[in-house]
Amino acid sequence: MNAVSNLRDEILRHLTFTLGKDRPNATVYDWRMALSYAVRDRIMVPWFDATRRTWAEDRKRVYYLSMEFLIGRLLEDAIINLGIHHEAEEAMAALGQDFRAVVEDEPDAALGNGGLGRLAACFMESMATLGCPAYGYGIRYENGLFRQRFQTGQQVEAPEDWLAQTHPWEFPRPEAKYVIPFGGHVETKGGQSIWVPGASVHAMAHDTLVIGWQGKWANTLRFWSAEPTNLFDLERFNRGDYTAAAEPEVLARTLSRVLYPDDTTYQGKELRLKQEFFLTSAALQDILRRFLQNHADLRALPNHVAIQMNDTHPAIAGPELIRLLVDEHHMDFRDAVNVAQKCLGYTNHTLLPEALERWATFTFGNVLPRHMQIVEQIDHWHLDENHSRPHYVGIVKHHEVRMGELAFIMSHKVNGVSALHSDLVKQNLFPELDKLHPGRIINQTNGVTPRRWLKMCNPALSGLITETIGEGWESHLDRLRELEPAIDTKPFLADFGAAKRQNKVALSNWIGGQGVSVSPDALFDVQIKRIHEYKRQLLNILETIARWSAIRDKPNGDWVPRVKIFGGKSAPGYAVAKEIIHLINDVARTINADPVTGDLLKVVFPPNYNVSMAQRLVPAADLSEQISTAGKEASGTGNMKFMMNGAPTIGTLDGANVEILKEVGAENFFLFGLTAEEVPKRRENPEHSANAIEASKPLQDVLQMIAEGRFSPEQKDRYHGLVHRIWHHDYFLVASDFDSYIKAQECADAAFADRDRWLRMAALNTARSGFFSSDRTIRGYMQDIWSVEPAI
Ligand code: 26V
Repeated sequence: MNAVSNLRDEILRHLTFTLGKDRPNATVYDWRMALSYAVRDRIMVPWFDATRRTWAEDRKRVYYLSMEFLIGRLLEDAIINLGIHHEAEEAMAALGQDFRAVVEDEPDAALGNGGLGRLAACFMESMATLGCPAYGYGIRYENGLFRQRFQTGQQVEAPEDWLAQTHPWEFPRPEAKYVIPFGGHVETKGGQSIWVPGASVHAMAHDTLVIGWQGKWANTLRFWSAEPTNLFDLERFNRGDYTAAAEPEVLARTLSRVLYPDDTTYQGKELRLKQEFFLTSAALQDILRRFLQNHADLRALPNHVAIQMNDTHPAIAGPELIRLLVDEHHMDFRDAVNVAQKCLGYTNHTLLPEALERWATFTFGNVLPRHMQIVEQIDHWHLDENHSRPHYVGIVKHHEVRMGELAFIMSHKVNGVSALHSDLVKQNLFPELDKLHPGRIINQTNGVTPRRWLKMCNPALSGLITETIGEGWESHLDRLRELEPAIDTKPFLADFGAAKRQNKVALSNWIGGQGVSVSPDALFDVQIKRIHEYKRQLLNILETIARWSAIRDKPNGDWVPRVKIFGGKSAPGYAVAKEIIHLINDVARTINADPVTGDLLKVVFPPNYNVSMAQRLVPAADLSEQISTAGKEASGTGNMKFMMNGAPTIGTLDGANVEILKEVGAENFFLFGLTAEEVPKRRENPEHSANAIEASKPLQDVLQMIAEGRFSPEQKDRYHGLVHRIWHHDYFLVASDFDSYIKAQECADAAFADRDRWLRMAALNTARSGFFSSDRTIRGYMQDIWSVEPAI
């Protein structure tokens, strides 16, 4: 029997026996589930094999602890990695189903906010591809990142319910369950500390499989959901205190209920601390149980276990591991610190002071009284060990526990996520600790998985790449360099242009469905990422207004048509970011209705940006907007996705842009703006923004138009506050970088107008993007941090 009919029969078998549906009554959902189960079946063998081999060979395992995994859809990813895309399409066609419609029926698993969560998902895929034995540990949030819609141009949030339907990629493991204690107090008996918790919940495992490229290896992503340890407190119930009796249940139900949607400002909320401990304690208990199944001496733990902390969110891992080793396994404190340090690594993802986690000792001590003691013990130990340590580098300071310092001190390696960021981590974030522990801070520049972000999202370009350089580039992305000789030939460039155009036509149709008509011949200029002041969507929309005004002044000029595409969510409580969203939508409404500018300029902002929307937008982009204030974007990973898909960057020297520029060459990158060194100097001049505005007629005009209510005729003073802030509190230097940005945009126009020149630039971006595969990043972690060998 051939591969297609084989798969078709398996789908039908699942439709009948797993879903209990008769063919004529099957909905898209039923077909998707049947296909998912048929595909999933094929992952079982590699998955069991990988697990068995890891046990048999007693391999060191990596444990990636993250509060966020932004994995998106899994069905097509599994199909691609199993190499059965063609069969799956054919089988669905044979069943009278539209493959794309079925694939797109899957809701995104949005268990993350943005870059940090998506990086964790790319890392899981690369670890599976490289045969790195690994487990991801996360929380099975019932509600992932909120859904966004626009009401009169303003963001409105609604709960997201990805689990409303059955999630076919997870296996509940009711046997893998741990008690997670909270609160209470600590007693001392015979020199031993005994934590007497005030409450507890169960953490129950749900396993999601992660299949690597070509199905050679599969790992497990283990998500914990909270369950009550006892349905209610009988003693309280019998006393008639019914609300109090239900407390344990309430705590359990809220713990894994919702992902915190604010990735910009740390709020010090007790529930968040509880979630972090919940994840970390469950993971560590699981890790120790697995280790003790075939080892006896916990001092050997670092030979078998590498634990990576994705930012400080799981930084309670240090004290918790020490607690488990000391209180439950009777290890000496110093030995325990030593073991923990050798196991742990910490990745920093942000320098923004407002995002650094610090817990009031009051909150920390209430939720985790035993850990409060251990943290103080670690602080003292670290002071004793390092007589040169100045007093002010402590973990506990001003009645706060500083999680960055804790994570640093408890880790053998600390890494930043781009070359520039890692330097800034050394210079600005941990200068004293860096001097005390030279060599501990290292760099691991981020990457993205080329399977999802090139092969899967861009079949047109992937096909051309395979035709040109043959198979295998997906797992050896440096091989994209082999495209370079072809780039100097006309037929290749024509094909490259045709692939891009095909993607742009598809996107134009989709945007048309959203109510805006755009021409696929225009330059598609895309900025997609969380809305944040430092990412400067404001700079982009100001340039859009300047452009609009310039076209209106000279409608018959030689303009390059543009479509400005925005996507992204604001944290629900971030008023300034929400105002920027409102402004973009107001500007879009005005410009899109203007017959004078017509197809020369359109602005679109489709609501509810997520991983799946990124997969649509990235392959169709001509220009990648990476315009953060220098020194603020730790790395960026969207920038890498655009580069792979042949979109040159317009950007500042920030994060991984610096390395993109180095790889692709300055002639293929639109650079502008102040550097990370110049930014703080510029701020020393208190008049910096007023000076910049006074020096720029276009900027004056733009601000004037906004202030006059050109884009908000129904409420003319809507943006008075916003304009005032640009004049007087322009911390992110929008005004100072404005003119330089305009010039770079003009360079992009000129380059785009010369079609051959543009195609060359675009193709060179793809050809030189190999460095940004997350396979390269993971190899770096394996060598420099984890000391783990690939199993395949
Ligand atoms: C921070 C916080 C603050 C406290 C409450 C909840 C919460 C949730 C997430 C975060 C993380 C913010 C850090 C982050 O996402 N950094 C991004 O990491 C990317 C991957 O390394 C990197 O490419 C981006 O430049 C960086 O902004």
